[in-house]
Amino acid sequence: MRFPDSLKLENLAVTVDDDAIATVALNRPDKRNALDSATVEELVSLFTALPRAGVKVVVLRAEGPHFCAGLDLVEHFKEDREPADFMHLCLRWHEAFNKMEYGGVPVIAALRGAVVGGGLELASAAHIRVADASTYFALPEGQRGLFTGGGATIRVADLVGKARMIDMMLTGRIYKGEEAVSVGLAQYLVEDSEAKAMELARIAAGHPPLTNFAICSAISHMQNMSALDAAYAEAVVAGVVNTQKAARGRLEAFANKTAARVRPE
Ligand code: 1HE
Repeated sequence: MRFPDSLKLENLAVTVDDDAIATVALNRPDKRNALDSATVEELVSLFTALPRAGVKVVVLRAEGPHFCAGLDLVEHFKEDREPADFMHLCLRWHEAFNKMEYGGVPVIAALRGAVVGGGLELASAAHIRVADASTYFALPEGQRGLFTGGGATIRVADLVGKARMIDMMLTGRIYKGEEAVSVGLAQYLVEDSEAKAMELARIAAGHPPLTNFAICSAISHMQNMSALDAAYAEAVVAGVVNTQKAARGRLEAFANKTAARVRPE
């Protein structure tokens, strides 16, 4: 496992275990992990490096009781930014989150407490979201006199649909618990979101990396294509992935009846 020497992290903490599962922690709990511009740059650098560092799966977690309070409002207030400056900052958010979503390495978010505003934008760039009883989701941009800038209009709208997203922004509606799962904000609701995220990460880490690469990049890309182009791209990706050497042993095991069957229990 090798990260570039230039990778310097202060607001993120990374550890990688023996199974090549990286745990990335948002590490500004005193500020409820609000995303200042420095943290966004660290996310860009880290998620640029991760796919080539040999990491198999990422668990994204947070220090402190809240996953992420969104845009650093204090920094934003103090900087009193010009429109073009904030536009460029948002483009860096997109750079970071696109690297997460399209990078080909599964990212599993272990959530707790507030997942709000830009924090929800960050969580929605992960491939799987695991919530616990304390987790709640909101888009408080409206009450701050702001608008989303980190991809919520794409990813949150994808998860919950346009009408629910507009409701969240207009009324400050908060989703948690089973309701959050039922509207698509989280896929799992468990007692310990970090333990569950790690359990899921170990399952995914057992797949050939090229298979996970396809799952965690091709599907997102194909959502952006016409159905005709997506079907073509799917065939090309399957041509590469479904003939990989790493799959031979698994196919052989199925053929000789030693592989596990897909059964509900
Ligand atoms: C912050 C931030 C922040 C906390 N920016 N500093 N996001 C929001 O509107 C959510 C704003 N935050 C909150 O509603 C609350 O802080 C929480 C519910 C998340 C947590 O409450 P609590 O009582 O645990 O903490 P706190 O006392 O409010 O804050 C503790 C510290 O964190 C305090 O700093 P301190 O130096 O005074 O101790 C807060 O200032 C700091 N803090 N949240 C900066 N967001 C690309 S566009 C995206 C647009 C958006 O994301 S808008 C949504 C912004």
